[in-house]
Amino acid sequence: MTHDMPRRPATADTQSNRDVASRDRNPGQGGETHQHPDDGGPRLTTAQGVPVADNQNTLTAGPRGPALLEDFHFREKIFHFDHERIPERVVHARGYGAHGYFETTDAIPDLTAAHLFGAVGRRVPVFTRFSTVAGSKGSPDLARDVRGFAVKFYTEEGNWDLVGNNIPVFFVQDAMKFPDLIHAAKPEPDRGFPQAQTAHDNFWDFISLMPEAMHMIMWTMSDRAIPRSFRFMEGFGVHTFRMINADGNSSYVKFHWKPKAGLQSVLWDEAVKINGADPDFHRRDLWDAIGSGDFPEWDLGVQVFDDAFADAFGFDVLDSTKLIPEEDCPVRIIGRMVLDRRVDNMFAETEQVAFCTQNVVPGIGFTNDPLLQGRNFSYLDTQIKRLGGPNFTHIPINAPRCPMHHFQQDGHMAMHNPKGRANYEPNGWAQGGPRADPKAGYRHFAQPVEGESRKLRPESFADHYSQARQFYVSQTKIEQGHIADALIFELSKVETLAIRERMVAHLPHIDADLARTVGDGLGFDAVSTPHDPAVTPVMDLPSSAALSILRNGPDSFAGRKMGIVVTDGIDDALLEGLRKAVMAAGGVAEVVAPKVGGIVTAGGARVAADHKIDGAPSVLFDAVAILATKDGAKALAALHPARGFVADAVAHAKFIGLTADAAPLLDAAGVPRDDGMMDLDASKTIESFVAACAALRFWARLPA
Ligand code: HDE
Repeated sequence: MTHDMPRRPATADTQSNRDVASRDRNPGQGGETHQHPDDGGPRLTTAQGVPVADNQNTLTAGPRGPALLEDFHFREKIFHFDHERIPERVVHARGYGAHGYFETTDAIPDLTAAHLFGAVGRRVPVFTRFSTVAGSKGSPDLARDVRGFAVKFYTEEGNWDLVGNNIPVFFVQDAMKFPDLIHAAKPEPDRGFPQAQTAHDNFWDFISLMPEAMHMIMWTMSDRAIPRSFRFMEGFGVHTFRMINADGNSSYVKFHWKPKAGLQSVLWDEAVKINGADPDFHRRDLWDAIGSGDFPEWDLGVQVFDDAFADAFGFDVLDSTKLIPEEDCPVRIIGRMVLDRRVDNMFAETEQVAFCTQNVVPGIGFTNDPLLQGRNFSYLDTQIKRLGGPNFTHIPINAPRCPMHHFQQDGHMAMHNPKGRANYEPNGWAQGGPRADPKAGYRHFAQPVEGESRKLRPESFADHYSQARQFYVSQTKIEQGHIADALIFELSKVETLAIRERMVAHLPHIDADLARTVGDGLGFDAVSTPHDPAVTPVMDLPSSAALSILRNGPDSFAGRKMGIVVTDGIDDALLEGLRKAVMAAGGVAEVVAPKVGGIVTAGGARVAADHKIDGAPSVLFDAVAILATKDGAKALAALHPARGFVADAVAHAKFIGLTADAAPLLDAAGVPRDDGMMDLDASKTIESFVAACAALRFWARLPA
């Protein structure tokens, strides 16, 4: 029995039960799996608390006879198991969360009355859930997709949810189109596939008919959609929100999360292979990083602007398919978030957490962005279905950490049932319960509203290509190549020629070279229609460095992982030196060997392996090293996974450290030496190798 009963008095007995229970929840951390009640371990009971004598056999009439309904233990166990699943989220089903804290580093009481931002050093607990959008709960982590970046701040004025993505714009302008978008992206309804992929006819059919999606498509076809880790991606609130200060004055604000460790993505060929080798790559990365004390950290920044800026800006700030370049409105860093605690239970926390854009605190408000307005309806609605009733705020992960008093009552699983007679307001009872507070209570921004009720898209939302082009021209050549490759890959999976053609017909409005490259990659004879500025005016906006991943990479190997392939007989000092250098840089070194039992070094030491080579292809690492003797290299050369390890490391432009004797493996893998491969025979070369790895990839190796 591992549940804390909230309303039971904490007698010595229940307290000790609780201690045992919490040990038991963490096997390997004091909770031994073979403990028996006679040794002081917990006793198995039913959910009603009745001790269980036999957990192996159903009650039957006679040793080989029929099962008896009387077996309440069996019935309860199977009944509960039958009801273990709750509906997965209709979008963002696959996600992974962690606990941490947010701390204000630059107070902004002039902008917002939110207590949280009132003084430097104010800290509140947070729970953050990262997710993919389209795939179901069991889909692989490296799907080409947007990543959700949702943060619940447990402030002393209630919960504030910043439910964002790792991309600052969205596919559609009006929430009315969200179900269509998601239907088109999810598996096709007749056949039930493809899973967690946009490379299919329905998605591109819809997109090619929605010019407003073109900016977002540039982002989702870029490497933003295949991040190396949650730790190395940005987050964005996307919409324009409001901050409202104590005097009731409002400023517009866009929220940005910036990872301290710099941006990084994988290559598409890596993504495809990682999905096979480790479908849990992202969640494992977060789990491992927090477990090892390398706590992921982001700065929270805000772009703050007023009506004058909004009126002068070239696009409508209520249009979520547009961003505001940092060059036009700088990001002011106001705080930091550190994720420093793993979940204790994936279901209780990550699965049951319920985010809602409408969860705001005094000082934070909404704008009329039609996407945001639609979201404000959707999130509360979806939680009722998913969590089974209106009392999901009673689940610990969703419960505010500040006092709560209201007259809402009853319903399924109600856990906070107030005492006393008053359950309505106003009432005349002496202990009449809570009352509204006009001074400290939430006040909606008093925005003047006028106009006719109409179903109409505003003219100010009309330009769909200028920012798509701006994003494209802001990328390095390498990144532009990846966008073209992604479009060619995705559209090559589209079976209907007319859809491919319709999609490519948008590209000349974004960039002529991109259109040519994609058209050529799809085997078209010529680009359909060239861009005609008289028909489709597109602004030539300046490039913005903040939009490129490669221009915002890390400055060290910290948080990154090196895979060291080893064979029997290697030099002890070399292996130790390399491991130490990686650790000194803040990275992680993992040993890969032909057998998981490891190897014996020249000095006779047994070194255990973290991985057998078949289970750890080089796509799982940011850089690799091959420490092999002559015989060891020959033995590796005979192994297909070892040859593949090297060939892929080369193909993915990884830095590779090598002993001189490792040459036969390179030959067997069919790869020539180049400057991204470095000798590892002295401590000096080890240091320069690890320093070079901070660049993450030796791009010069890849064709221009
Ligand atoms: Fe969501 N979205 N969304 N979304 N969204 C959900 O709520 C919705 C949008 C985002 O880790 C759902 O609890 C509509 C933009 C994240 O639990 C649902 C529209 C952005 C998560 C929903 C959008 C997001 C969700 C499904 C169009 C970035 C996962 C389960 C107007 C700013 C939160 C749930 C988590 C989840 C509706 C568009 C981010 C159905 C109607 C834009 C990170 O309510």
